[in-house]
Order: sequence, then structure tokens, then C-alpha cells
Amino acid sequence: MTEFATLIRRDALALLYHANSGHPGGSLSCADFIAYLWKYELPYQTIDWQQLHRNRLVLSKGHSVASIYAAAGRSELIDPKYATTLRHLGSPLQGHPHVLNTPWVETSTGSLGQGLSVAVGMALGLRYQNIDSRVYVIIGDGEMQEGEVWEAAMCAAHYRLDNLCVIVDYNKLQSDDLNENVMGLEPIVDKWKSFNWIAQEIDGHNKYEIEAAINKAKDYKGQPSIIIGHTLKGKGVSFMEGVPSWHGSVKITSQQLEQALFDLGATPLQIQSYLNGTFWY
Ligand SMILES: Cc1ncc(C[n+]2csc(CCOP(=O)(O)OP(=O)(O)O)c2C)c(N)n1
Ligand SMILES: [Mg+2]
Repeated sequence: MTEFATLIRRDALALLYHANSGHPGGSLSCADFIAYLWKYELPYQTIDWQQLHRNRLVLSKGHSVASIYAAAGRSELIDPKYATTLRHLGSPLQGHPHVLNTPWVETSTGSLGQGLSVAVGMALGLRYQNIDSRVYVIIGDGEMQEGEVWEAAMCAAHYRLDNLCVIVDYNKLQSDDLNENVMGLEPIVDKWKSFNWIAQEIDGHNKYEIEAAINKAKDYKGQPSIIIGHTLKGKGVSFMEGVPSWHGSVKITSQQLEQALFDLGATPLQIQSYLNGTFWY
């Protein structure tokens, strides 16, 4: 867990605390992917995000948007005054990525299964325009049960979209149970390989493995890439790790937030700023 990933986890939990609802488990499990992509593959901190030559990120598991807002808040893409408004009526920070409110999310997501199809279109569009940028997509393991994911998988391989890289947040849990109890996914690697994708399997919380896999994916020509990252739902917070009920529609109490922030190494002063909503100032 890098410093930026830890910051994303803390901010995401504080956003969800002030929202009084939302999805902590999956926001924490994908934080290391987001931290890496944000820092090394996405332009938001250094250049105008609107330029055509930019890598793109589609958060197909849109319910984990708190982690994206957390990263964006630290890149000054969000006015700090909105830190306490997630999921409130009229707030730009909706409960799922909303391209009209926050255009840098690239596309609206939340209805599981759709993000990958949109990303395939983006990758194809970049190809037709001879633009050498890459499209990253984060999908959930439960999301993989959606039929549309496999239509998009076929399409991307057919068009040999080597500018497309999918990252699976393989936390083994979906809404309220293990994937294997709801609808088994294994053998995941074999499935994607049989769809003509290059598949890599990594520890999704290890920055070095994430970095190596993302860079390796850039070298593969003629096929799209998928990185299956083994993760832990609720990663970093003692009472959330691997506990299905922390998936979503949960309220975080102030005591729980304090405990979670303590687990994530926040100082008492920082904890105070999270509780009173001034953490982006
Ligand atoms: C089409 C669709 N059906 C149902 C839902 C409700 N839903 C939100 S999250 C979720 C579980 C997703 O599991 P997974 O993809 O594994 O996400 P993660 O574990 O990373 O939170 C469901 C069923 C939805 N958002 N979209
Ligand atoms: Mg999952």
C-alpha cells in the first residue's frame, strides 16, 4: 500500500461517512489500482485532462467512485467544499460516476457490465484517429457475471485492441456473498485467454506487481490485456476486511470512521479534519 493509496482509502471513507451511505468495501479494494493509474498513467495532475492525447480510465464498477473522488480531490479537480456532499441532491459528487457533473470520469457508469463496452468504443476511436493513448478499465469480479462483459471481450479481441487494458478487482465478494456461492467465475484466466486476451495474474495490492503488469501490457501487440488483481474487500480497515456487509448501502458511524482512519495510520489532527469535513483544505 503506497502513501497515495492510503490517502485515497482515508479520503474515500470520509466521503462515505459524510454521505451516510455508499460502498466502502469495493472502494478500498481497488484503491491501489487507482493510486497507481492516477499517478503514472493519467494526466490529471500535470496536464489539461481534456486534451485528446490522454490515457483514459473507466471505472466500470462505478459504485466504488469514492476512491476516484478521493484521488480527484487531491488533484484539485474537486472544490474542497464538496467533501461533505457525496450523494447529496444537487451535489456534483453523485453516488456513481456522472460524466455531466464530473467530466474527467470519462463516462457515466454504475449499471454493471456497461463500462467495458464504452471503453472498447473509446479504444477503437483512438485507433481510428491514430492516437497513441491507452484506455484502462477497472471491473469487479461480480460484474464479470454480466453477459455484456463477454460481448465486449469478444469485440476487443476481434479488433485487436492492444491499447485497451482491463484490471479486475478480484476481491472474491460481490454484494452480499462470495462469487463462488452466487455464480462461480473460475477459471478466470483461462476464460479470458480463450477469448484471445493476454491475461496476467497479480497481487492487486502490490504496487510493484501493478506497475510491472501495466508496463508489460503495453508491450503486447495485437491483443487486448487483462490484469487479474487479487485483492481483499475492505483492504486496510480491520473490521471491514473480507466482511460482505461492508459492500454497500451502509452508514459509517463517527466511531467507526475514527477506528478505520486509525487503522490507516491517520494522526489525531487528521482524524479531526476528516470528521469535520476539512480534509481537502
Ligand atoms: C446491472 C446492475 N445490476 C446490479 C447492480 C447492483 N450492484 C451494485 S454493486 C454490485 C455487486 C458488484 O460486485 P463486484 O463487481 O464484485 O464489486 P466489488 O466487490 O468490487 O464491490 C451489485 C449487484 C448494479 N449496479 N448494476
Ligand atoms: Mg467483488
